[in-house]
Amino acid sequence: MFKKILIANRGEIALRVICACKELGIKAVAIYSEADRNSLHVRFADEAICIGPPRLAESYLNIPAVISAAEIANVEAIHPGYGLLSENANFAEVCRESGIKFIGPSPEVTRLMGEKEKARATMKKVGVPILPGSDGIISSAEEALEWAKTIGLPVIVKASAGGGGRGMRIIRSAEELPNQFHAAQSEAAAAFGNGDLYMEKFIERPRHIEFQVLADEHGNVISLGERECSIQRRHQKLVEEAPSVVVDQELRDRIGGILVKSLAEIGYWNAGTIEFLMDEDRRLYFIEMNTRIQVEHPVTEMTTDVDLVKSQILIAAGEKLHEIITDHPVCFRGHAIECRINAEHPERFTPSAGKITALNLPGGTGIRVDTAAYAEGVIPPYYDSLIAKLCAHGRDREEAISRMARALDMFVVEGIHTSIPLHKRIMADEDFRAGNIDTKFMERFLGQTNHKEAVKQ
Ligand code: MV4
Repeated sequence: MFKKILIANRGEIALRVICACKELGIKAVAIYSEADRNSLHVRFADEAICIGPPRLAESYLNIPAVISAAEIANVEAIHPGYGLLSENANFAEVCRESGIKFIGPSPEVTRLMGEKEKARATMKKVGVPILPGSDGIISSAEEALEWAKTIGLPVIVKASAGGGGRGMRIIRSAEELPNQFHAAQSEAAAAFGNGDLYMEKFIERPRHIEFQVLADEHGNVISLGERECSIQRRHQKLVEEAPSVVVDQELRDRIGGILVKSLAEIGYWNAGTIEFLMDEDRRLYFIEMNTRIQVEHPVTEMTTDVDLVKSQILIAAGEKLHEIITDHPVCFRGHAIECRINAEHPERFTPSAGKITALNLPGGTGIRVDTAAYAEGVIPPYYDSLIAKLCAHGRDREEAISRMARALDMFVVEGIHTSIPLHKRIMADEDFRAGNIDTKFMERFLGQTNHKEAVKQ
């Protein structure tokens, strides 16, 4: 087992990794930017090293600075958290060359899954269902038209180097195809330095459903079921839950079974998330794989009693899954929901940095709060706006929602704006409560409110 690891992240996830280290008896080394001097991840780590000025490129994304800190502190491994360097194959390679274990899959697999078209082709090869689409990269608008005819309109072109919604164009007619194709190509080239595009059948109102897996370095893989993540705005998730109301045990077992087999074949290890779109006939199609721990991992932890971050560390230390997770098969218990509490204006969605003047974190039965926020603490303007993850667990979805609603009422943040009022309204929404959700939910939800506001005025 490792004696000491470095956490190459900040905020709530850095603190979450510190929790895992403390429970495993591992010394935790924090790194921080000048803006994070007074952060809780610095306070609760065993050691902390300042790696540079506030700007990401000069601190948390500065690979030489991170590696230098790891060498100075003499750590055996680095946990990257999510975002930042977590899916950077070059960083994973530099770690390997420096003799430091990267807590994640191999650089080769990280690179493969970062190229979305290759990920799609690989998943197809190993038997994971994918959408009808192009075979490989499309090099011209003429070729795109041929594929669109084969697949049938509407289609969507996506940047292979993209993901998370950037560099995509929906195409509804042959007339608009050349323009849309070239627009996507230049956008991808400008954003990612790579204009490669591929095409898929476009699903109008998909649900976003993702499967959590754990895989060790010995070829063992388990599926920990799905999360429903359809409640999002501009590709930022707002509410996630486990299980999904539209996935039954038969579908969960079937997809889980496919993933266990296929990820072993790929040579995957670490925690991993396989993202699917679900169509109106409740069929699931692979779209992307994330090779990191995800923001929304707590809902899976609450429904399975598996500690995903501890598991990541134990896997990286070479342990076998059956030594880490002793109950077979893993039991699913109740229902869990997460609200992402952002430091932003609840209607305008503009960032809200500044000092938290008063704070009350809710607790009580079934509530978990992952946060690095504290009273009198400052939310710097340089980083993402997530300040807390409020999670509620209950015997069923109704109980989880009622616990979430009362916890939101007891969650007080003063001095900055937060999304708490927005989450209260989502929890009270009829469609949400009925489980009528898809990736267009927030558009409808916010459209309704704006309409009501307009009527009021
Ligand atoms: C799609 C799609 C419909 N059909 N692909 C957006 C982010 C990226 N991860 C994939 N995305 C989508 N891909 C096909 N073939 C609709 C979306 C999409 C979406 C997906 C997941 C969650 C929210 C979304 C919001 C808008 C569009």
